Amino acid sequence: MVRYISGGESHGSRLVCILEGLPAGVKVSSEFVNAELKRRQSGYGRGGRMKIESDRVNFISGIRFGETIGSPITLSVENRDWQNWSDKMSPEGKICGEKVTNARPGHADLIGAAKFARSDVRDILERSSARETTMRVAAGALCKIFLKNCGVDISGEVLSVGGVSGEQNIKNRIDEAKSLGDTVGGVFEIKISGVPAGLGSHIQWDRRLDAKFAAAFMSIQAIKAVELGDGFLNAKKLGSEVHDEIFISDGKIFRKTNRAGGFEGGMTNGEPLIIRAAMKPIPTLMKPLQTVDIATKIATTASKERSDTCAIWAACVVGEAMAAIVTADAFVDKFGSDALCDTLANLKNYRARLAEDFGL
Ligand code: EPS
Repeated sequence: MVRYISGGESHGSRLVCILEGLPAGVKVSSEFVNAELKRRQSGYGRGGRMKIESDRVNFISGIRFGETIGSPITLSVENRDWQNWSDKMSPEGKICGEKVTNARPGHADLIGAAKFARSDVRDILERSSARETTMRVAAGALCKIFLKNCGVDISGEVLSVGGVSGEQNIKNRIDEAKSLGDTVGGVFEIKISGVPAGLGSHIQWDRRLDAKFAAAFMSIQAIKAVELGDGFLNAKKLGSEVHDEIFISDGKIFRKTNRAGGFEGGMTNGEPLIIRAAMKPIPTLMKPLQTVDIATKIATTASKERSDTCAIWAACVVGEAMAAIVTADAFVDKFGSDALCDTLANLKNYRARLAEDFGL
């Protein structure tokens, strides 16, 4: 099982994570992880924070001389902005800084403060912030390297922003939102190719791989809809127009279409996996919405934190990372997680059996 857990506040000293379950013997480099972290920081419409941060990974455990050794991999990334926040985010000492009490609609602020009995919304927003996705990308980068060994490639693409597509239209839409003090969301698509048929299972609800992907993508901040293949479009068509017919040529099974997005019966079917996710506009607006002050209970406007106008490119890179973590988990579940050489031997045997017995 590949497990991932992270800790860290947006303006705390650093972010950390533990990634457990990758086989020993995977050659990894901080260079690739840092390149992925850089990709997450770029994209049109990001705010001032990205000019402060320059995310770089520190390998703390689980890696020796450039190879995984099978033990939990601990990673960290420092928050450079910490220098401006060390007193307000101090783990010990006197309380410092004004409390945030006007909760932003659409954020975790109000419900988080109520549920965790906090009088300062900062105690909630620091962790609900998408800054946390930095560690998902670092862990996902290591999973991507492992998957490359297995012949799997993961890529992502932004399809639309605020309902428009095409580079210039998208830029105009973001500029327009920014000038209004507003924000825009969008849709991105992830493609995973090289995955063999038969990962996941139809046996139980929690073994269905499509469900695991949907949950992983829905866990990304501000993602409000996930679609596998042509999910929504297929709901408008007849069955005969939807299902990907099965053909055979020279003993080899193939499909001419991939409307299912590579999933049948909760399992991969050998076609590329296609996952789309819709991101709502970020709830931190420079033109704040109506809310209530949680201290005074008086109507006010939401807090104006520095933020991004659009973070869809970052979300897309995070989507790739989540796809890598889920796919890596499915691989080690089926082919083993101790030593990479054994995992790859098991994969090779399995592929050979599917090809020989089923033409897959
Ligand atoms: C975020 C608010 C902004 C974003 C942040 C997510 O941070 P700040 O309040 O420091 O300006 O830049 O995203 C990141 C820091 C990041 O690395 O992606 C929020 O409230 O979710």
